Amino acid sequence: MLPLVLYDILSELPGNNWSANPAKPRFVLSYKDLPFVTLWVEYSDIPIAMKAIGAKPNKRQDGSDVYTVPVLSDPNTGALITDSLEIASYLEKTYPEKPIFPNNSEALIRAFDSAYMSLILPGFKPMFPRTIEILSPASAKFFIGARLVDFPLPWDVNCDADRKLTEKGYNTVYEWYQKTDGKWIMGNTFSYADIIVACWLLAYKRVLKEDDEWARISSWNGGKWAEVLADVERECKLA
Ligand SMILES: N[C@@H](CCC(=O)N[C@@H](CS)C(=O)NCC(=O)O)C(=O)O
Repeated sequence: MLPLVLYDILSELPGNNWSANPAKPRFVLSYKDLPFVTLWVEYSDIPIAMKAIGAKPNKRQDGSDVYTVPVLSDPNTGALITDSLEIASYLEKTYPEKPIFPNNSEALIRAFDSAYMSLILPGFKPMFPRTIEILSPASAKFFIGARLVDFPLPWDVNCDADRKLTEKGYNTVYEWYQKTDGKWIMGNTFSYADIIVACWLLAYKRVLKEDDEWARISSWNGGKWAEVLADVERECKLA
């Protein structure tokens, strides 16, 4: 079997692996024991690089086109897929062993993805000044322009109101986990829902200051979030 190719975003962090959306297919590929290589793309080069390989654009909230990463190329089938959720769906259909949508749960997990994002998106702004710090100057400039469309200034790492929004979101996710009998969203059954939760936690851990902002987030709900991230990384053989 030829290795699949995952397009992810370059940074100045050692080892990269910081961006939540490309992290999701990386976790799936590793969970399913599929061979893959990663091609690291400068944030500012995403449109030109994705257009050059023939990837489909994604849609902005206003319906306009935007080229995004992750993109997955599968030389075994010729598939070229844009968007983390569509990549997960493709991998599940093409490589069904070790399911990530067990018990026919893809529709519900798609709804879970939207619900989770609507809880955590409102508190995103403190991530942006830290993201700029780990990008090259050209990519930082591009990132600022792209994010300003949906998140007007000010962006403040220490904004209490934004932190409270994130904490409130995770309190709800914590309640969801309390309703299951087992450590995963689907009880004792691991699924893509847990990968979605973990990949945003990974982004906080990698992008925010580990001994400061991440220490605060990971202490919420009795240390639940550091635990979920570690459990999912272990399950996907990434720890
Ligand atoms: N829904 C998409 C979102 C992907 C996305 O927004 N990717 C960001 C990086 S994490 C991107 O490529 N942004 C390009 C831009 O904003 O111009 C997915 O899950 O793949």
